[in-house]
Amino acid sequence: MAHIQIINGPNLNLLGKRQPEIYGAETLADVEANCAALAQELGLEVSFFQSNHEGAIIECIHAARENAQGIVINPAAYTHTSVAILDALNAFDGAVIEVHISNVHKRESFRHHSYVSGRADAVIAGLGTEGYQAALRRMVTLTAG
Ligand code: DHK
Repeated sequence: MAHIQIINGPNLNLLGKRQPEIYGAETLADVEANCAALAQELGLEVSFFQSNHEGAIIECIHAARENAQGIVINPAAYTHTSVAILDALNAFDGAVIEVHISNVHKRESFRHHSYVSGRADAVIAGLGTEGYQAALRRMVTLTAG
């Protein structure tokens, strides 16, 4: 069974409370519960990690080198700033899907560039929290065989 590590970056612990007009009303716990239920249906094993700290996210990616075949990552604001997260993902051999809840391309220009997209196998933006589920569905194909 493929193991998928789901990683959420800074401020996503406030999902549901933070700018719900942009990020929606679901909490991170709701997202995790929905992903866990879908993973069971899809025959995937999923683990969840959220941190407001860049180094902790990098260490989670390093750990995934040993125990995961795929990473679904919403690096949040670090998307637009972090060469270090890109380097960590470049050291991971499995599949990577980048998720953004909002359509970053419809927002401020500083959100239009992602360091992570150059490494990601797929980029999902603007599907709301359903983006995580779409990523898991795609992971079935990317981690098969
Ligand atoms: C989440 C954030 O926190 C922002 O910093 C990104 C992303 C967009 C999202 O849409 O999930 O710019």
